[in-house]
Amino acid sequence: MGDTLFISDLHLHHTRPETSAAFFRFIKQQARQAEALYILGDLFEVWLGDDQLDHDPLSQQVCQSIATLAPAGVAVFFMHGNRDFLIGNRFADSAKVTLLQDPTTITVKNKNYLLLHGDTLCTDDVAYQQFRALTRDPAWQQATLAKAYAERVALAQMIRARSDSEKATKAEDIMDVSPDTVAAVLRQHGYIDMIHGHTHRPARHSHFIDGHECIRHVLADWHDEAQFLGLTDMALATCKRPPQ
Ligand code: LP5
Ligand code: MN
Repeated sequence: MGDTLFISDLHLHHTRPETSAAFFRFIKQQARQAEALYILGDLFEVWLGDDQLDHDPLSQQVCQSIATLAPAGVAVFFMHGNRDFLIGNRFADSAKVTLLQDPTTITVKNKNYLLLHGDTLCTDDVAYQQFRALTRDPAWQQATLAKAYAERVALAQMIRARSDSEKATKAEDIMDVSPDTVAAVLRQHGYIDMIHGHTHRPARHSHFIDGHECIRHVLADWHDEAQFLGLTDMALATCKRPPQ
């Protein structure tokens, strides 16, 4: 059995070509050798709808690159992040990926893992949770996707600017996971280990809940020394992204 790999928070964008290059190398090298690849959200800096494939050459290249994996025998799964929650079936079909609900439980090498993007655990960030509820509403999404692409570009810029200015006023711990929510989610899912990204605070946390030890693996973003998690020989290990 090959490895199972987990990545998130690449935030791919044409202004950061070195991160895109690292991603393309990762697909050609490590991912191609894997049995499965799980992309746990925020693959893209922003996703304005699947017609972004017609407007943004990098998005098209990323999609084509991922699409090389399925014919090579690698099962690829995608979970939405808070930047690319508008990814839909056109992208999934083109990239040959299976879309996953957040959260999803998987079993690898006889062990269960709960996969999440991670934003749902940040429940102390009330303004974000309100924004999330609004933008995950199917009626909001339908109305938004009906707008002209250029209008969506402008709206997304406005939301990004507002998000950055609000983040500057938020305490650091508000933007991390809530320990009570982590405990509640682990309780609800039978005390299994979890893997998520979003917070850009890579770590391996040990939680003791109701007498059970649960490990919470937090994935790194890809902005500097990007890393991914690989499940090899029964153990999850952090791997460095491929060198130049
Ligand atoms: O993304 P990051 O890590 O910087 O911050 C997140 C939270 N912010 C977000 C917003 C995203 O950055 C921007 C998403 C753009 C996607 C656009 C696609 C659809 C656009 C189509 C055109 C409409 O997720 C941030 C968290 C932080 O993580 C840590 O967890 O704190 O949350 C916020 O900052 C949210 C603010 O508190 C509230 C945002 C208000 C925006 C108001 C716009 C309302 C109008 C919406 C309808 C058009
Ligand atoms: Mn995120």
